[in-house]
Amino acid sequence: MSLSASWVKSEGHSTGGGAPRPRPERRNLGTIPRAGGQATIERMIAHLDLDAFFAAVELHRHPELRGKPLVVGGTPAGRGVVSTASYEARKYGIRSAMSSAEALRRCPHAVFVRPDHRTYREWSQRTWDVVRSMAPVVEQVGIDEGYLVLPEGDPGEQAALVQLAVRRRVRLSCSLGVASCKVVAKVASDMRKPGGLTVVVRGGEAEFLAPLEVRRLPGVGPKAERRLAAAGVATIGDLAGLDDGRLASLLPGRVGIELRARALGIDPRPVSGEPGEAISISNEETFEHDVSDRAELHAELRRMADGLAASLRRRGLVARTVTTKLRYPDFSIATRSQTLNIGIEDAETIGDLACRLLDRALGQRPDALRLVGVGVSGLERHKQLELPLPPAHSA
Ligand code: TTP
Ligand code: MG
Ligand code: MG
Repeated sequence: MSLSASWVKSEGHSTGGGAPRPRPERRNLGTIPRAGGQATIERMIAHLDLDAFFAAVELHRHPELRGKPLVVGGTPAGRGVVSTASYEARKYGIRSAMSSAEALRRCPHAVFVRPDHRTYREWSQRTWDVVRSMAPVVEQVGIDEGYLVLPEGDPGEQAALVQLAVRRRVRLSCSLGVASCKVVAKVASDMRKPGGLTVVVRGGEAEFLAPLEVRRLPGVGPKAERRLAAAGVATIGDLAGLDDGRLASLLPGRVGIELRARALGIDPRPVSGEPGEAISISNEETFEHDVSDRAELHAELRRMADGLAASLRRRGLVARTVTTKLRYPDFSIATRSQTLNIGIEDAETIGDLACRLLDRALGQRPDALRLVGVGVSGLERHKQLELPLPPAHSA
């Protein structure tokens, strides 16, 4: 296994393969709690993201497609969008969220496969089980990505071991970024995809980020990027160097202050093993054709409610709020929510509420729908986990 090939090489950024670096301070290791607690900031962390995730899973099911440009998404004949594309397909400019019709135009010999979310959830779970078996604290933040506190030892080597374990035990390729904080680890994991490993040494954070385009900084959306570009702020380093006055005029309030700190590689968010980090979970589906049949809409909502309930149970969470989302053919969106006094996790209750909310919205505007979705929020740990311990000698 060659580590150095995919590491940031220049001095000051990398643990590199060269001269041994002073070993990090280890005295605080005793304070690293087990999964479920919060990590101290002394340990280096990693951000892990699977490479072309949905496409990689599909290639396991259809090995004959290996080497071909593969698009996972809706059909190009309809109004489908691209969920993801294999790296072969990306050579043609195909990207997530592009319309499938456009993807077909860019690569007429691309193979299209419809997404199968249930299977991807299974592969995701297998991946994160492996990561959890190797790292003291793991915070999964999406189906194919998350943060981990690296085990004791050289951070780059430990990250490489995790990468190897995912490749061997799950047979998926992933990329990792190793750094002292989340924002830098996240940017670093994206540097050498696919199969990359990028280590940013403590103290080298700002220098590592500085030359990168400002849109690569998590938290900078298209709107902020446009404002910054118009003011000549092109790189993360430019953002880091803004004085208070210019910052306040470009990105007012806390958002600006936080983004500038991140641009400097300062990010105090801990890696938290608590599953309660997610603030909502949702699921939605764009139909091939607009749907007005109420039974069909209800069936779709109940199918999504099943998925949400499974997801809640897996994370040991309950939800207090259910939201139904509707998109009309003119692209306008309506949402209806209901908040309960108690947390729920069962598919039937979530489904019932979702359908009732849909009916309420359709009562006000009874048109066909282009999309429906269900979300749950107000997430809490399952209440049994929060009860105080019973007295040792209860009668
Ligand atoms: P990503 O990690 O953003 O993308 P990826 O894993 O396909 O590719 P990369 O190697 O660049 O990480 O998203 C993970 C999965 O989430 C992706 O495989 C499909 C799904 N997804 C969508 O369905 N729609 C989207 O717009 C995006 C960005 C992802
Ligand atoms: Mg990915
Ligand atoms: Mg991802």
